Amino acid sequence: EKKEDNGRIALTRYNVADVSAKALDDLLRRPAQKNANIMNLVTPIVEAVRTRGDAALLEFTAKFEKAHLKSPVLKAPFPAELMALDEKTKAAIDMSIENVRKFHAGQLEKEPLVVETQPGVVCSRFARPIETVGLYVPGGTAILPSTALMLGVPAQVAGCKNIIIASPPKADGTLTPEVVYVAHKVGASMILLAGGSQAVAAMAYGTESVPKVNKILGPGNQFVTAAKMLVQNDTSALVSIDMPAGPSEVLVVADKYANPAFVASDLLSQAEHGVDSQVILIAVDLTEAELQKIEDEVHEQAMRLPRVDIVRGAIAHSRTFSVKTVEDAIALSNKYAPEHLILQIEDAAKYVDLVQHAGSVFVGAWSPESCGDYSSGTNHTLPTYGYATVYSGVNTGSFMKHLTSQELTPKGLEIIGPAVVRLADVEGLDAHGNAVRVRLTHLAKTKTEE
Ligand code: HSO
Ligand code: ZN
Repeated sequence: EKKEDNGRIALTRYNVADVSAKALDDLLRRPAQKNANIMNLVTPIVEAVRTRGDAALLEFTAKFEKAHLKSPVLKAPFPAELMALDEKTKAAIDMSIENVRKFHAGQLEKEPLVVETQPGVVCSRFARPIETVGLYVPGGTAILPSTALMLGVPAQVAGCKNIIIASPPKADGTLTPEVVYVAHKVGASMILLAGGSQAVAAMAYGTESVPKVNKILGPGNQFVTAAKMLVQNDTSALVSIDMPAGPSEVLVVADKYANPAFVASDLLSQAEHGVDSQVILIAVDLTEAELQKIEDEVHEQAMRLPRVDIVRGAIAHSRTFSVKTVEDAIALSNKYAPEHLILQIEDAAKYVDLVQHAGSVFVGAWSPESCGDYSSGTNHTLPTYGYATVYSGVNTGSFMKHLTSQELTPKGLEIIGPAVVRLADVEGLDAHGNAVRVRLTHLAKTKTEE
């Protein structure tokens, strides 16, 4: 372990060979979230919006955003002057939307799944869009039109009927024009000018001007996440959520072929998100001099960033692990289950098969995370905090649900009917058994009559 020099921006180093298994587990644990009081703060806000609707919503927006609005919503079609953009920005958004649309349209299941489990027993499964979805686009230290795009495009591709985008307004009551433009491009029917738990509550329960949604998706701070968990647990709200969201993360695996400037730039691109972000470097068989080069780059590039103070905060709880082989590195990464995994190693593509847990993988030197954050086509709403062990990132399926169906012929019923009757008997549910028995008796009778 190497101590941080004064003022130097550096990840703390560990050599995995020198660390006990228990210590390694501790080092891979995410920084604890201080959320003891969050639910106590969020519950009354959610309750107020649920019972008092627009009036409460407007009060909270005045209190937290300092914005005094006449109406909490902006309905489509959105006025052109609210989405006036220069041509370059517009073209960048258009290309990103096009790529995200292509990749997410590719995920649509065009045909239903049909399986004949026995002759005359046909089971099928098919998808339907979720009707009304609420997409949360955070405000805060950075404006994130890219998040509006990453949520809105798959919702549109899935065929959701009503798309509502919620985002906290600036004090003057406006939103950044990029967000309004994206809302327009993805066919959103409404923009909810609110943030935090009040926005989540308005979408979960509906208000005079906000329709109740069926699912709420999108990242947010601890208040947003807490409110999403709260409304999801309220059966009277009948609303689902995408996944719990935590601070952003990246894990970069670098070997001696990696360009130190590239590696540093990827670590910093994630570190600049927030002081609570975490970045991890796994160094594969690097010499002291090679590691030093990466560290110098981290410090030098960081010092030139406008958001250097945020980076400093993130780097303070970020780490470098030295290991011997790429296999060791990926095993360690699987333990951590990063939101983003970047492989800056020789023959990177060969190792993707070993990756078990990660939100999204960036393969090789020419695939920075930024491309996935904005423009390549994959989604940037990904599982954090180790949830990559169980959750997928947002995808077209996040905006749909599956129905199943079955159709039996008389022959099919004759084949599986006896099993149904037997199991109904075992469970003591005679009516279940009867539903088969009456039909089998009917079939037997028509047969003898023939
Ligand atoms: N890296 C973020 C997404 C994002 N980056 C938005 C830039 N804008 C998700 O972890
Ligand atoms: Zn990012």
